[in-house]
Amino acid sequence: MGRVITIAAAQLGPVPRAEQRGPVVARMVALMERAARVRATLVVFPELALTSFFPRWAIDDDAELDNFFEASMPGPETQPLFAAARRLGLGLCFGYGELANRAGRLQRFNSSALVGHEGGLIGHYRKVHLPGDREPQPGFEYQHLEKRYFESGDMGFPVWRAFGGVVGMLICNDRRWPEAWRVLGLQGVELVLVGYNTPLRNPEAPEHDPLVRFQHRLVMQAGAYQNATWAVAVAKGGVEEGQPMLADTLIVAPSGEIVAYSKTQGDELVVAECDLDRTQSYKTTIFDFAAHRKPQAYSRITECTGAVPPP
Ligand code: ING
Repeated sequence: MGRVITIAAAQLGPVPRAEQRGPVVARMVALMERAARVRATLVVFPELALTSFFPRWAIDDDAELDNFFEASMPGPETQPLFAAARRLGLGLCFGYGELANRAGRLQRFNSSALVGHEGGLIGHYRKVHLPGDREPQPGFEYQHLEKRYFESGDMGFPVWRAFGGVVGMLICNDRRWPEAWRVLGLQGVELVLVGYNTPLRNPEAPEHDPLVRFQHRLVMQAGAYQNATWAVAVAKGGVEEGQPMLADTLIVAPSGEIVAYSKTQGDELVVAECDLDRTQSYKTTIFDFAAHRKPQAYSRITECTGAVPPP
């Protein structure tokens, strides 16, 4: 018997713009209680789980913008999540807007928290890859202003020993960048937790829209397989403030196989038993980095030398 843990990916349906934290936290605690009933080890929630995906709007009022952020973690409104983790003996991961103060300078990050069974904060991660724009785009039905509202994460891609294995976190757009996965992989990660809010329509490239679900699965399956790790992708799905968002919450094995996925667009628990030892048969063979990787070859990026000479 390996190191089997039961993971509950807690997909959330839409969160209205004006929704207060209380009702959302109540939805999250209800999903945690359902997870406890199936003896889950860990519950994973989406990116920016506590609020609507506010980067879709141009928000000029700082007071309104700060309403979407948490000044401390835990804070008074998120403490019930930590208390539920302790009461239910559940690990917990969720995304939130982080308000940080470094030497008197206010900083805003798109972050995710990792909480242990005893209800204490194990650590947090700050999203590095911020898609979209800094300035509102004329004519777009919805904006994507993460570069306007957040700073890029300054913590790298940390991992922690937790829940019997090595755990790391990515947030949404991070999952599209193989380097992010590989930094976790080089640290021996066995479980990558990824919350996301992915619009089904990308006004910058509408020709990509039919492939949103395919590309989401592509990057999750490739990231898991190429780094010999389990991966959990958790959506904020459904039509949120009129914007259709991808659901398709997934649990992916180190083989790259999808072992569980959501069937609805709303609040849904997607559960799988995950044997962390299944990572070993890949880490000790095809993805034995010490035996097979060639870092010295990766830094040579030669300029294209122009037209190929005629034969
Ligand atoms: N959302 C989207 C994501 O990377 C996006 C943004 C969608 C970028 C489609 C490019 C194409 O899944 C977030 N929040 O990063």
